Amino acid sequence: MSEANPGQATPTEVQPAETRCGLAVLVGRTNVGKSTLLNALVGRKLSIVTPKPQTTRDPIQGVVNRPEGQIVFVDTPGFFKTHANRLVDRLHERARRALQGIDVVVHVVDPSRAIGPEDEMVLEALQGVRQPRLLCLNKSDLPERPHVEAWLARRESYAGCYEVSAYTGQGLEELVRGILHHLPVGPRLYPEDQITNADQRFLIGEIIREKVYLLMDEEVPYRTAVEVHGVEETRDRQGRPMYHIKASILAANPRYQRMLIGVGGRRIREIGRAARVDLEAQLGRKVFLDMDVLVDRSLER
Ligand SMILES: Nc1nc2c(ncn2[C@@H]2O[C@H](COP(=O)(O)OP(=O)(O)OP(=O)(O)O)[C@@H](O)[C@H]2O)c(=O)[nH]1
Ligand SMILES: [Mg+2]
Repeated sequence: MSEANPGQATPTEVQPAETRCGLAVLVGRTNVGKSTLLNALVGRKLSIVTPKPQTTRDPIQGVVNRPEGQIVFVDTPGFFKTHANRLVDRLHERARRALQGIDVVVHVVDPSRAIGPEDEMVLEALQGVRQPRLLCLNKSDLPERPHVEAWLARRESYAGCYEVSAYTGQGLEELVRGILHHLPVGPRLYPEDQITNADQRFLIGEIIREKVYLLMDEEVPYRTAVEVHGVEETRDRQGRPMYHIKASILAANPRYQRMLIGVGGRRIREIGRAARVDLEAQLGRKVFLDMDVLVDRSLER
Protein backbone atom coordinates (compact mmCIF):
# COMPACT_ATOMS: atom_id res chain seq x y z
CA MET A 1 0.00 0.00 0.00
CA SER A 2 1.40 3.42 -0.92
CA GLU A 3 2.21 5.89 1.91
CA ALA A 4 1.13 8.85 -0.18
CA ASN A 5 -2.41 7.47 -0.36
CA PRO A 6 -3.01 5.90 3.01
CA GLY A 7 -6.03 3.62 3.02
CA GLN A 8 -6.31 3.57 -0.75
CA ALA A 9 -5.69 0.64 -3.06
CA THR A 10 -2.56 0.52 -5.15
CA PRO A 11 -3.22 0.58 -8.91
CA THR A 12 -2.91 -3.21 -9.23
CA GLU A 13 -5.69 -3.72 -6.67
CA VAL A 14 -8.14 -1.36 -8.34
CA GLN A 15 -11.17 -3.19 -9.75
CA PRO A 16 -12.61 -1.73 -12.93
CA ALA A 17 -15.74 0.34 -12.35
CA GLU A 18 -17.56 -1.60 -15.05
CA THR A 19 -17.20 -5.11 -16.37
CA ARG A 20 -17.59 -6.45 -19.88
CA CYS A 21 -19.48 -9.72 -19.99
CA GLY A 22 -21.06 -11.90 -22.63
CA LEU A 23 -21.12 -15.00 -24.76
CA ALA A 24 -18.41 -15.99 -27.23
CA VAL A 25 -19.16 -18.95 -29.43
CA LEU A 26 -16.38 -21.22 -30.73
CA VAL A 27 -17.25 -22.39 -34.23
CA GLY A 28 -15.32 -24.16 -36.93
CA ARG A 29 -14.99 -27.29 -38.95
CA THR A 30 -14.59 -30.51 -37.05
CA ASN A 31 -11.21 -31.32 -35.44
CA VAL A 32 -9.75 -27.80 -35.42
CA GLY A 33 -9.50 -27.95 -31.62
CA LYS A 34 -12.55 -26.00 -30.37
CA SER A 35 -13.07 -28.26 -27.38
CA THR A 36 -9.35 -28.42 -26.55
CA LEU A 37 -9.37 -24.62 -26.65
CA LEU A 38 -12.40 -24.39 -24.36
CA ASN A 39 -10.69 -26.67 -21.82
CA ALA A 40 -7.43 -24.71 -22.03
CA LEU A 41 -9.23 -21.39 -21.57
CA VAL A 42 -11.26 -22.58 -18.58
CA GLY A 43 -8.41 -24.65 -17.15
CA ARG A 44 -10.52 -27.79 -16.73
CA LYS A 45 -11.68 -30.63 -18.90
CA LEU A 46 -15.29 -29.74 -19.66
CA SER A 47 -15.52 -30.78 -23.27
CA ILE A 48 -14.31 -34.11 -24.57
CA VAL A 49 -11.55 -34.30 -27.20
CA THR A 50 -10.71 -37.03 -29.71
CA PRO A 51 -9.03 -37.19 -33.13
CA LYS A 52 -12.36 -38.36 -34.62
CA PRO A 53 -14.70 -35.92 -36.38
CA GLN A 54 -17.80 -34.56 -34.66
CA THR A 55 -16.82 -35.49 -31.15
CA THR A 56 -18.80 -32.63 -29.61
CA ARG A 57 -22.56 -33.11 -29.81
CA ASP A 58 -24.05 -30.60 -27.38
CA PRO A 59 -23.09 -26.94 -27.13
CA ILE A 60 -21.42 -26.69 -23.73
CA GLN A 61 -20.49 -23.51 -21.91
CA GLY A 62 -17.25 -22.76 -20.08
CA VAL A 63 -16.70 -19.58 -18.07
CA VAL A 64 -13.54 -17.44 -17.98
CA ASN A 65 -13.30 -14.67 -15.38
CA ARG A 66 -10.95 -11.71 -15.41
CA PRO A 67 -11.04 -8.52 -13.30
CA GLU A 68 -12.23 -6.75 -16.49
CA GLY A 69 -15.18 -9.06 -17.04
CA GLN A 70 -16.45 -12.51 -17.89
CA ILE A 71 -16.51 -14.53 -21.09
CA VAL A 72 -18.96 -17.40 -21.37
CA PHE A 73 -17.52 -19.60 -24.12
CA VAL A 74 -19.89 -21.85 -26.03
CA ASP A 75 -18.28 -24.92 -27.62
CA THR A 76 -20.22 -26.25 -30.62
CA PRO A 77 -20.28 -29.36 -32.81
CA GLY A 78 -17.91 -28.97 -35.76
CA PHE A 79 -19.02 -28.84 -39.37
CA PHE A 80 -18.28 -32.10 -41.12
CA LYS A 81 -18.83 -32.97 -44.76
CA THR A 82 -19.98 -36.53 -45.20
CA HIS A 83 -22.96 -38.26 -46.73
CA ALA A 84 -25.98 -36.63 -45.11
CA ASN A 85 -27.39 -38.40 -42.10
CA ARG A 86 -29.63 -37.37 -39.25
CA LEU A 87 -26.88 -37.02 -36.64
CA VAL A 88 -24.70 -34.81 -38.85
CA ASP A 89 -27.69 -32.65 -39.82
CA ARG A 90 -28.69 -32.31 -36.19
CA LEU A 91 -25.16 -31.32 -35.14
CA HIS A 92 -24.91 -28.68 -37.88
CA GLU A 93 -28.29 -27.34 -36.81
CA ARG A 94 -27.11 -27.12 -33.18
CA ALA A 95 -23.94 -25.28 -34.24
CA ARG A 96 -25.98 -22.81 -36.32
CA ARG A 97 -28.45 -22.27 -33.47
CA ALA A 98 -25.58 -21.60 -31.04
CA LEU A 99 -24.75 -18.55 -33.17
CA GLN A 100 -27.95 -16.86 -32.03
CA GLY A 101 -27.98 -14.60 -29.00
CA ILE A 102 -24.21 -14.39 -28.67
CA ASP A 103 -21.88 -11.38 -28.53
CA VAL A 104 -18.73 -12.52 -30.33
CA VAL A 105 -17.98 -15.30 -32.80
CA VAL A 106 -14.59 -17.00 -32.55
CA HIS A 107 -13.97 -18.82 -35.81
CA VAL A 108 -11.40 -21.49 -34.98
CA VAL A 109 -9.32 -22.90 -37.85
CA ASP A 110 -6.50 -25.40 -38.24
CA PRO A 111 -3.89 -23.98 -40.65
CA SER A 112 -2.16 -27.35 -40.92
CA ARG A 113 -5.01 -28.40 -43.22
CA ALA A 114 -6.01 -26.82 -46.52
CA ILE A 115 -9.12 -24.63 -46.60
CA GLY A 116 -11.82 -26.98 -47.82
CA PRO A 117 -15.56 -27.46 -48.25
CA GLU A 118 -16.08 -27.81 -44.48
CA ASP A 119 -14.55 -24.37 -43.92
CA GLU A 120 -16.82 -23.04 -46.67
CA MET A 121 -19.81 -24.44 -44.75
CA VAL A 122 -18.69 -22.55 -41.66
CA LEU A 123 -18.14 -19.32 -43.61
CA GLU A 124 -21.63 -19.72 -45.06
CA ALA A 125 -23.13 -20.22 -41.58
CA LEU A 126 -21.30 -17.07 -40.43
CA GLN A 127 -22.57 -14.94 -43.29
CA GLY A 128 -25.76 -13.80 -41.60
CA VAL A 129 -24.05 -13.09 -38.27
CA ARG A 130 -23.79 -9.40 -37.41
CA GLN A 131 -21.72 -9.77 -34.23
CA PRO A 132 -17.93 -9.21 -34.35
CA ARG A 133 -16.03 -12.19 -35.72
CA LEU A 134 -12.54 -13.09 -34.60
CA LEU A 135 -10.30 -15.46 -36.51
CA CYS A 136 -8.39 -17.91 -34.34
CA LEU A 137 -5.56 -19.88 -35.94
CA ASN A 138 -5.02 -22.83 -33.62
CA LYS A 139 -2.25 -25.43 -33.32
CA SER A 140 0.60 -22.90 -33.54
CA ASP A 141 2.75 -25.51 -31.77
CA LEU A 142 2.83 -27.64 -34.94
CA PRO A 143 6.10 -27.29 -36.88
CA GLU A 144 4.27 -27.34 -40.22
CA ARG A 145 1.21 -25.15 -40.78
CA PRO A 146 1.35 -24.62 -44.56
CA HIS A 147 -2.01 -22.84 -44.79
CA VAL A 148 -1.40 -19.97 -42.36
CA GLU A 149 -0.95 -17.50 -45.21
CA ALA A 150 -4.19 -18.55 -46.89
CA TRP A 151 -6.07 -17.75 -43.66
CA LEU A 152 -4.17 -14.53 -43.01
CA ALA A 153 -5.22 -13.39 -46.48
CA ARG A 154 -8.82 -13.48 -45.20
CA ARG A 155 -8.19 -11.58 -41.98
CA GLU A 156 -9.74 -8.38 -43.36
CA SER A 157 -13.23 -9.81 -42.95
CA TYR A 158 -12.63 -10.35 -39.22
CA ALA A 159 -12.51 -7.85 -36.37
CA GLY A 160 -9.32 -9.49 -35.11
CA CYS A 161 -6.94 -12.35 -35.79
CA TYR A 162 -5.13 -14.49 -33.19
CA GLU A 163 -2.56 -17.25 -33.44
CA VAL A 164 -2.89 -19.67 -30.55
CA SER A 165 -2.04 -23.13 -29.35
CA ALA A 166 -4.58 -24.87 -27.16
CA TYR A 167 -1.78 -27.32 -26.29
CA THR A 168 0.83 -24.85 -25.05
CA GLY A 169 -1.45 -21.94 -24.10
CA GLN A 170 0.37 -19.62 -26.47
CA GLY A 171 -1.73 -16.60 -27.49
CA LEU A 172 -4.70 -17.48 -25.28
CA GLU A 173 -4.46 -14.40 -23.07
CA GLU A 174 -4.36 -12.14 -26.14
CA LEU A 175 -7.46 -13.92 -27.44
CA VAL A 176 -9.24 -13.41 -24.10
CA ARG A 177 -8.36 -9.69 -24.16
CA GLY A 178 -9.54 -9.39 -27.76
CA ILE A 179 -12.88 -10.98 -26.93
CA LEU A 180 -13.41 -8.89 -23.76
CA HIS A 181 -12.91 -5.77 -25.82
CA HIS A 182 -15.95 -6.66 -27.94
CA LEU A 183 -18.30 -7.62 -25.10
CA PRO A 184 -21.03 -5.30 -23.86
CA VAL A 185 -20.71 -3.55 -20.51
CA GLY A 186 -22.79 -5.39 -17.93
CA PRO A 187 -22.79 -7.69 -14.94
CA ARG A 188 -21.32 -11.20 -14.87
CA LEU A 189 -23.70 -13.85 -16.21
CA TYR A 190 -22.42 -16.59 -13.88
CA PRO A 191 -21.21 -16.39 -10.27
CA GLU A 192 -17.42 -16.38 -10.27
CA ASP A 193 -17.17 -19.90 -8.81
CA GLN A 194 -19.33 -21.50 -11.51
CA ILE A 195 -17.37 -22.62 -14.56
CA THR A 196 -20.03 -24.36 -16.67
CA ASN A 197 -23.72 -24.82 -17.30
CA ALA A 198 -23.29 -28.58 -17.57
CA ASP A 199 -24.20 -30.76 -14.60
CA GLN A 200 -22.09 -33.56 -13.15
CA ARG A 201 -24.12 -36.33 -14.81
CA PHE A 202 -23.65 -34.81 -18.24
CA LEU A 203 -19.89 -34.44 -17.74
CA ILE A 204 -19.60 -38.05 -16.53
CA GLY A 205 -21.57 -39.30 -19.55
CA GLU A 206 -19.30 -37.32 -21.86
CA ILE A 207 -16.13 -38.86 -20.40
CA ILE A 208 -17.58 -42.32 -21.04
CA ARG A 209 -18.56 -41.28 -24.57
CA GLU A 210 -15.01 -40.04 -25.18
CA LYS A 211 -13.68 -43.52 -24.42
CA VAL A 212 -16.19 -45.06 -26.83
CA TYR A 213 -14.88 -42.69 -29.53
CA LEU A 214 -11.27 -43.54 -28.69
CA LEU A 215 -11.68 -47.30 -28.44
CA MET A 216 -14.30 -48.16 -31.07
CA ASP A 217 -13.79 -48.06 -34.82
CA GLU A 218 -15.62 -46.53 -37.72
CA GLU A 219 -19.30 -45.91 -37.38
CA VAL A 220 -19.90 -47.39 -33.91
CA PRO A 221 -19.29 -44.14 -31.93
CA TYR A 222 -21.76 -42.35 -34.20
CA ARG A 223 -24.52 -44.84 -33.43
CA THR A 224 -23.90 -44.72 -29.70
CA ALA A 225 -25.06 -42.61 -26.78
CA VAL A 226 -24.41 -42.75 -23.04
CA GLU A 227 -26.93 -42.49 -20.28
CA VAL A 228 -25.89 -41.95 -16.67
CA HIS A 229 -28.57 -43.35 -14.38
CA GLY A 230 -27.14 -42.41 -11.03
CA VAL A 231 -24.15 -41.00 -9.17
CA GLU A 232 -24.06 -42.07 -5.55
CA GLU A 233 -21.57 -40.91 -2.93
CA THR A 234 -20.41 -43.92 -0.93
CA ARG A 235 -17.31 -45.04 0.99
CA ASP A 236 -14.69 -47.65 0.17
CA ARG A 237 -13.58 -50.36 2.63
CA GLN A 238 -11.16 -47.95 4.28
CA GLY A 239 -13.97 -45.44 4.77
CA ARG A 240 -12.73 -43.02 2.10
CA PRO A 241 -15.38 -41.19 0.06
CA MET A 242 -15.95 -42.53 -3.45
CA TYR A 243 -18.54 -42.42 -6.22
CA HIS A 244 -20.71 -45.32 -7.37
CA ILE A 245 -21.76 -44.53 -10.94
CA LYS A 246 -24.41 -46.49 -12.83
CA ALA A 247 -24.42 -45.90 -16.60
CA SER A 248 -25.43 -47.53 -19.87
CA ILE A 249 -23.92 -47.32 -23.32
CA LEU A 250 -26.81 -47.26 -25.77
CA ALA A 251 -26.19 -48.87 -29.16
CA ALA A 252 -28.35 -48.41 -32.25
CA ASN A 253 -28.73 -52.15 -32.91
CA PRO A 254 -27.73 -55.59 -31.56
CA ARG A 255 -24.69 -55.78 -33.89
CA TYR A 256 -23.16 -52.63 -32.40
CA GLN A 257 -24.17 -53.86 -28.96
CA ARG A 258 -22.14 -57.06 -29.54
CA MET A 259 -19.18 -55.03 -30.85
CA LEU A 260 -19.26 -52.78 -27.78
CA ILE A 261 -19.36 -55.77 -25.45
CA GLY A 262 -16.62 -57.64 -27.35
CA VAL A 263 -15.53 -61.26 -26.99
CA GLY A 264 -16.08 -62.34 -23.41
CA GLY A 265 -16.94 -58.73 -22.45
CA ARG A 266 -13.37 -57.63 -23.17
CA ARG A 267 -14.26 -54.42 -25.03
CA ILE A 268 -16.74 -53.03 -22.51
CA ARG A 269 -14.24 -53.77 -19.73
CA GLU A 270 -11.59 -51.82 -21.61
CA ILE A 271 -13.94 -48.85 -22.13
CA GLY A 272 -15.00 -49.03 -18.47
CA ARG A 273 -11.40 -49.10 -17.24
CA ALA A 274 -10.37 -46.10 -19.36
CA ALA A 275 -13.47 -44.16 -18.27
CA ARG A 276 -12.92 -44.97 -14.60
CA VAL A 277 -9.28 -43.81 -14.65
CA ASP A 278 -10.28 -40.50 -16.26
CA LEU A 279 -13.32 -40.04 -13.98
CA GLU A 280 -11.15 -40.59 -10.90
CA ALA A 281 -8.72 -37.95 -12.18
CA GLN A 282 -11.53 -35.48 -12.91
CA LEU A 283 -13.57 -36.09 -9.77
CA GLY A 284 -10.61 -36.50 -7.42
CA ARG A 285 -12.08 -39.64 -5.86
CA LYS A 286 -12.17 -43.37 -6.37
CA VAL A 287 -14.94 -44.45 -8.72
CA PHE A 288 -16.85 -47.69 -9.09
CA LEU A 289 -18.34 -47.72 -12.57
CA ASP A 290 -21.20 -50.12 -13.11
CA MET A 291 -21.89 -50.12 -16.85
CA ASP A 292 -23.90 -52.19 -19.32
CA VAL A 293 -24.65 -51.98 -23.06
CA LEU A 294 -28.28 -51.70 -24.19
CA VAL A 295 -29.98 -51.32 -27.57
CA ASP A 296 -31.79 -48.10 -28.36
CA ARG A 297 -33.38 -48.22 -31.81
CA SER A 298 -33.90 -44.46 -31.87
CA LEU A 299 -30.14 -44.12 -32.54
CA GLU A 300 -30.58 -45.88 -35.90
CA ARG A 301 -30.19 -43.35 -38.69
N1 LIG B 1 -0.99 -29.96 -32.11
C1 LIG B 1 -2.15 -29.55 -31.61
N2 LIG B 1 -3.23 -30.35 -31.64
C2 LIG B 1 -4.39 -29.88 -31.13
C3 LIG B 1 -4.51 -28.59 -30.57
N3 LIG B 1 -5.80 -28.41 -30.19
C4 LIG B 1 -6.43 -29.56 -30.47
N4 LIG B 1 -5.61 -30.46 -31.02
C5 LIG B 1 -5.94 -31.85 -31.44
O1 LIG B 1 -6.91 -31.80 -32.49
C6 LIG B 1 -7.82 -32.90 -32.40
C7 LIG B 1 -9.25 -32.38 -32.35
O2 LIG B 1 -9.45 -31.65 -31.15
P1 LIG B 1 -10.91 -31.29 -30.61
O3 LIG B 1 -10.72 -30.29 -29.52
O4 LIG B 1 -11.70 -32.52 -30.32
O5 LIG B 1 -11.51 -30.58 -31.91
P2 LIG B 1 -12.98 -29.98 -32.12
O6 LIG B 1 -12.82 -28.82 -33.02
O7 LIG B 1 -13.64 -29.75 -30.81
O8 LIG B 1 -13.67 -31.19 -32.91
P3 LIG B 1 -15.26 -31.55 -33.02
O9 LIG B 1 -15.85 -31.59 -31.65
O10 LIG B 1 -15.21 -32.91 -33.65
O11 LIG B 1 -15.84 -30.50 -33.90
C8 LIG B 1 -7.44 -33.67 -31.15
O12 LIG B 1 -6.65 -34.76 -31.54
C9 LIG B 1 -6.64 -32.66 -30.35
O13 LIG B 1 -5.71 -33.28 -29.48
C10 LIG B 1 -3.33 -27.74 -30.54
O14 LIG B 1 -3.31 -26.60 -30.08
N5 LIG B 1 -2.20 -28.29 -31.08
MG1 LIG C 1 -15.35 -30.59 -29.99
